[in-house]
Amino acid sequence: MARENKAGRRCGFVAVLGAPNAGKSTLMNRMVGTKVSIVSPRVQTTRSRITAIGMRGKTQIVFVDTPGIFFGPRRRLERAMVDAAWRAGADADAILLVVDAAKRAIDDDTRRIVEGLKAKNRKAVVALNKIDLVRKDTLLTKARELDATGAAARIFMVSAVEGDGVEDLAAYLAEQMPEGPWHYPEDQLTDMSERLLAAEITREQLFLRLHDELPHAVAVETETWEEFKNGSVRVAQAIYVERDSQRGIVLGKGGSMIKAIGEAARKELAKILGRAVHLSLRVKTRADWSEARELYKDWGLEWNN
Ligand SMILES: Nc1nc2c(ncn2[C@@H]2O[C@H](COP(=O)(O)OP(=O)(O)OP(=O)(O)O)[C@@H](O)[C@H]2O)c(=O)[nH]1
Ligand SMILES: [Mg+2]
Repeated sequence: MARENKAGRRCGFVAVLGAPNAGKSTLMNRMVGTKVSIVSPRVQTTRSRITAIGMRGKTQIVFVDTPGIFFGPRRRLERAMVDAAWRAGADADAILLVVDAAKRAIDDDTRRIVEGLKAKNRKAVVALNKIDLVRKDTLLTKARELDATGAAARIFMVSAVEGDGVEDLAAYLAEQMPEGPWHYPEDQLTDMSERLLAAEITREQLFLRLHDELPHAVAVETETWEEFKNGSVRVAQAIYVERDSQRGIVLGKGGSMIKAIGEAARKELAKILGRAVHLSLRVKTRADWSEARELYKDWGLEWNN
């Protein structure tokens, strides 16, 4: 019986690529039905490869969300991020290219990603995203333009936020997956460690609340993770800033900012883990966190790039 059920299974990797802020993480979360990858209105929210596992009938799709690809990355971290995105694309069974349809025209980063794919002889399934913000005629113009590049296997018009078109896209991606056994148990959501997931949730709060003051100057590391008999977990995290002056921004007046960040992150983490969470945060100045090899290892990024 069990053997019979396994017949006809498919499993594969879909790399979600695109320019920064195109809506990659929102779209991936929507396709798996849970928030796995953090989202913010700012560019460079996603910093590493984030997997999320989606089931469609007998098909398991392992989505790999990636940092936005942009051209001319300078800092080591930015280079590692862009590099991680291209690698994910190279390893995937299908590439989902997410394009922000709300931009006036197809943006330069997207154009260059398309050129990069063509140079590698890869076609992408294209999701023209944020259609809730755009008029239909301008959408068609963009779709035609993308089609003309020859790099699009199919073009779907979707709204990751409202859900329009997303199921058709997911069904099509499922059909593209190779036959074979599933890589993960059916109910598994991600292969990310809980420590990294917890760090990402805190970073999301930092991004949402402090991005204007601290663009990209922060990182979060989960330092300890203790589980108790009653099912609760105590998590201690360090928030790294690059300069002493930035500590005060994260702490806020009388510690009000860090308190709000901690409370929001704790609630979200408790919801995802389905258990009580104690979260303690410490802000540390670490001028060179973006050069620290061990952090890149935690994030699954290449330090040498
Ligand atoms: N209106 C609208 N907004 C969207 C849609 N999809 C994503 N967004 C918004 O676009 C912003 C960026 O979304 P993300 O999912 O973080 O984008 P991303 O491509 O993962 O960004 P990076 O990780 O920084 O490269 C957020 O404010 C989202 O809410 C959509 O379909 N419609
Ligand atoms: Mg993202």
